[in-house]
Amino acid sequence: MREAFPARRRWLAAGLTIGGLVLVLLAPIPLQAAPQERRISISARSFAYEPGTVRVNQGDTVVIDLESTDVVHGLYVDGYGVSAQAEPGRPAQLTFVANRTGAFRFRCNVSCGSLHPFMIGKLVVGPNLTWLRAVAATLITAAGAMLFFWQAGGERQDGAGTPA
Ligand SMILES: [Cu+2]
Repeated sequence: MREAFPARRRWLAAGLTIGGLVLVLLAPIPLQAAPQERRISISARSFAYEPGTVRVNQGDTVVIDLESTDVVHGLYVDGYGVSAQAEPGRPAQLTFVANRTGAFRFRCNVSCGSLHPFMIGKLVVGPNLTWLRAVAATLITAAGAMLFFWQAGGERQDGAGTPA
């Protein structure tokens, strides 16, 4: 009878952990809005992009309107291998499907001056639900293991001392 209560708590810890894992891994969370066309205007000048960070969802068709306000600038998206060049008064358009999640740099690919190598922006394609779920599952497992062993330790103390 003395063993029953801590054992039950241990089962509770295990149950909560497994339940949490199932929830995190299988829940049909509305992942992301349906893929849509995202039109984004980016203004380039020496030596920066405005905006410097662009966020889209995986599957979106990204249409970038690139304009330059001073000299000829380019925009090359790392990981996607697409690019466009714009000169002042002659904007360019770049279209691609953001089918890969993650953070990608976009950079100027037209030599435009001394700080040209530092003319860099960021494209964030997310959310990466698979990664988030993996992290959450790891955290829950760790928390569950801690709870389990903490309860097991408590049981030894209960057994040695005060009756439950
Ligand atoms: Cu440049």
